[in-house]
This record gives sequence, structure tokens and C-alpha cells, in this order.
Amino acid sequence: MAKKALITGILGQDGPYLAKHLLENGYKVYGLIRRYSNPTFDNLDFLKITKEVEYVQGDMADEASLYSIMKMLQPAEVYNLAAQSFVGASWEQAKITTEINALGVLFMLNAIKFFSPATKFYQASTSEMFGLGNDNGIQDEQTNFHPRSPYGVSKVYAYWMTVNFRESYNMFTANGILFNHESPIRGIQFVTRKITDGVARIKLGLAKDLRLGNLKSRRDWGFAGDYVEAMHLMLQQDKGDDYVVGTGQNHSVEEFVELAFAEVGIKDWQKYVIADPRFIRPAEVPDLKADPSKAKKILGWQPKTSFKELVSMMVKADLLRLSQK
Ligand code: NAP
Ligand code: G4F
Repeated sequence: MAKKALITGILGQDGPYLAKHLLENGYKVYGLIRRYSNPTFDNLDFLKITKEVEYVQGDMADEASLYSIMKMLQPAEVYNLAAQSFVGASWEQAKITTEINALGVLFMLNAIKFFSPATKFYQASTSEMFGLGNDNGIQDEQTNFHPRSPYGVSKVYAYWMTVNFRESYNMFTANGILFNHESPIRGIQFVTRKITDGVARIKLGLAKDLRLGNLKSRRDWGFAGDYVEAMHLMLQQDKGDDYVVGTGQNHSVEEFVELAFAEVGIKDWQKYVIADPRFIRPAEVPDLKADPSKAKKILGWQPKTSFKELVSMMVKADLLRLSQK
């Protein structure tokens, strides 16, 4: 019988890439979706897998819904990708961010403990937990956490609960501490997709400028399609553990902008980019760069897509999408 996996956050960016990877590996994939007046399956449609996933209704903020799902499904693996994942919104919506990202993880861990204790659990942890924590400009599994946003703080709670359930109840739990990863189905609010969509609009004459915040911050950007393979590998080990996943290289937002404009043949990008204080955050994470040595050594995982290929892939996808409208 096919192995069952439950993915929360199935309608986001990572959910569809992970579902595709698991389907290709013979899994029966269930996707948790919350109640929508009008759900959008665009990201699953993009990867042409909408009909291959079975959907169950629940909400990370509603403990009982997770209990029923775990009792009914008893999946071999749960990948918890659901989150209020936009750092920028987390100051204004700190309570709901905490309920979903922190308490939601406690609820899911309890659901596994009570109703399906053999289930292996993956938690979508993040480099935002490091914040200002920095060992000579690079972060690994030993680097201190110093989160800079309510989002980062909520994810630190979830990280430690995931570790705590492993240590307290001998459950198989893993934290993937993933650095920024992007794709053509990245949410439009995140800076990479905002840039590639904006550049495509300017190229097609649909927009005149692109308004951005801090161009100096640096991120270790990789491709989501590569990173979901690391998530899966973490649950195929003999025991649960925590792993940093990134490329080991970082770039500034400005470098991303320059490359995206170059992709459509525009060299004088400064003419189009407007500094807008609305996109400056109350506290910034200035510099993130992964040391993914442990993931390489233990999981045998390495990124396959370069920064240049990533930018090019995203700009091309936005040009195509917008020119078909
Ligand atoms: P995303 O595109 O924002 O997707 C998040 C998903 O979670 C959405 O489908 C969202 O549904 C769902 N969700 C939100 N609240 C929920 C709730 N109360 N109950 C059930 N589902 C809920 O995020 P992503 O980029 O795919 O990232 C996946 C996970 O990895 C997140 O936990 C994120 O924090 C973490 N992470 C991401 C990155 C990155 O660079 N992408 C790096 C490190 C960690 P709606 O469509 O209704 O909003
Ligand atoms: O694309 P961002 O919004 O991503 P951020 O804050 O790094 O968070 C993402 O990656 C985390 C992993 O490290 C995830 F956990 C999290 O869920 C999310 O996926 O912003 C990247 C950088 C920031 O420094 C921001 O200040 O870009 C800067 N930036 C400059 N102008 C902007 C803008 N960010 C956004 N979203 N919009 C701007 O106009």
C-alpha cells in the first residue's frame, strides 16, 4: 500500500512542490486546507497535480480539527508547512501569527502524540529564527537564535516544541531550518516575486515603476523545488534531527533587482526603482547565509539551481503569465 503523507500549507509555495516530489515517489498525498469562501488551486495547477492530491479540511488554529484528521488518516509522515509566513505582516498581526505558527505546531504535535504516535513529523523552521544571530557571517545548527519579528519569535517556539516532543516522548520529529527559497509560484508579497512580477510588467508596458524597501539586506536564496527534497530526506533517516538547508551563498536585494532587469535587457534599472518607506520593517534581518554542511553530509542533499538560474526562471514565468492574460 502507498505510504500516506499529510501536507499542511498545501496551497502555498512549498506545498505543491513537496506534493509533486512525494507523488513521484509513490506516496498517497493528503493536503490540509482551511475553510475558504473561494479556495485557489493555482499553485497546484501550475505543477499540474491538483487532482492527484486528496484534500482534508482543518485549521492549524483549531486543535480539534487536527485531532480528527490524525485519527482518521494515521499518515506515515506529516509535513507542517502551514504558517502565516509573511514576516512583514507579523508585526500588525502578531496574535494570529503566533496562534498559527506557534500554538498550531503544539496542536499538531499533540494530535500525533494522542492519535498517531508512529507518524514522523517535519516542522518548517526558518533562518528568520537566527535574525541577528551570526557566527562570522554564516549560520549553522549551533548558531544562537535572535529573532527580529513576531514571525521569527513564533517559529522559535515551534522549533523548540518540535525538539521537546522528540526528547520527551521519543517521537520522530525533525526541524528543517530552511533559508529563503523561491520559485515562479512564490507569494507575490515576497521581495523576489514582487521584483520579477514588477520587472515583467515594466517590460510589457503594464507598469512604470517598482516600489521597494531595504535594497541592502542580504539573503541566501535557493529554489523551492530543490529544498522540498531535503524535507523528504529528513524523514527518511533513522532518527529525527535538525538541519540547516541553504546554498551557502548570499546576495543583496539590489543584486536580485539588477539581475532581474538584465534578464529583460534593461541595464538602467535605477530609473524604475523607487525607495518606499512603507516597505521598511520595524526591525530588519540584515544578513543571512547558510552553512548547509550537515545536510550535505548526513542527507546527501545539495542545491541544484544557481542564483542566476532562479532569477531567470522566475522572470520568464512572470513574462509568460502576464503576456497570456
Ligand atoms: P506560503 O506560500 O505562505 O504558504 C503557507 C500556507 O499555509 C498557505 O497555503 C496558507 O493558506 C496556509 N495556512 C496559513 N494559515 C493556516 C491555518 N491557520 N491553517 C491551515 N493552513 C494555513 O509559505 P511557503 O513559502 O510555502 O513556506 C512554507 C513553510 O515554510 C511556512 O511555514 C514558512 O513559514 C516556512 N519557511 C518558508 C521559507 C521560504 O523561503 N519560503 C523559508 C523558511 C521557512 P492560505 O493560502 O489560506 O494563506
Ligand atoms: O522576501 P521577504 O519578504 O522575505 P523574508 O522576510 O526574508 O522572509 C522569507 O524568508 C524566511 C526565511 O529566511 C521565511 F521564513 C519567511 O516565511 C519568508 O518566506 O524579504 C526579504 C528581504 C527583507 O530584508 C526585506 O526587508 O527583502 C527586503 N525587502 C526590500 N524591499 C522587501 C522589500 N521585502 C518585501 N517583502 N517587499 C519589499 O518591497
